Amino acid sequence: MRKPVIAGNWKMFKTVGEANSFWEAVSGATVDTEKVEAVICAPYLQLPSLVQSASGSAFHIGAQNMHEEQEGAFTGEISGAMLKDLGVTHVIIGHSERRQYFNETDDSVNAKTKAALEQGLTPIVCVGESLEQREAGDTETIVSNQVAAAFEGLTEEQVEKTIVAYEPIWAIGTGKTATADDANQVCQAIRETLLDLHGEEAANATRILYGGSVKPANIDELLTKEDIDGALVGGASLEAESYLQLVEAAQ
Ligand code: G2H
Repeated sequence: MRKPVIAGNWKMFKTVGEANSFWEAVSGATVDTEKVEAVICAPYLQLPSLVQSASGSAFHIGAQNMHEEQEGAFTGEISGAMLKDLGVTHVIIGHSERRQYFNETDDSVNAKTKAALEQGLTPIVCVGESLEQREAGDTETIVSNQVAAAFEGLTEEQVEKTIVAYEPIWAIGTGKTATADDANQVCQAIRETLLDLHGEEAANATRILYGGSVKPANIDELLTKEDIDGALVGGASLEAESYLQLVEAAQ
């Protein structure tokens, strides 16, 4: 049984004060940690207070990026070691916005994934095709290649600890969602890639999320699909009420 994950991705939204207000609104919620892994991936500046507030609660706090080196002369960067030391548990790696605006490549995604795992962080590795690639019929090839590259050199045990998020670029923040069947078909192709490259046990254990305009109105159908194990959620994770509705739907 794969435990579903609902991971909020706040992107570059919320001040520390706004993050604290969000926390006050969610902290009293009943979350069954046996049934769902609830994660909030916040901007770096909000992490210290969120980690402190969420300590001992049902919620995990994640980052949205990290550098692959433990330390060094990399001005403006944050390492996985620093995140781990703070009490952060998850980290998004290779989100399409980072690939598009910050020159992240399959190689950097692979290096960051390995570094995150070495620190004991849970990587949430993002993959997904553009509209052009989808229209050309290349979706499964593109996504499978991204998964193969991101997971290259990982042990079976490391693969099982890694979460994949399938996010079609054309569905991100646009209000357009892939149909649940389309999303499941790509998630199934991802699992087949993991099966071919890392074996049955790893493929069966790895959580694969869907991301792209997920909201309370479409989560139920997505979660009925066999290969979809939860969601990476942007816009709908910014309001405590809708974030909690998504967590509730998964438990
Ligand atoms: C995709 C998603 C979160 P949204 O980027 O990673 O954002 O739910 O706003 O489409």
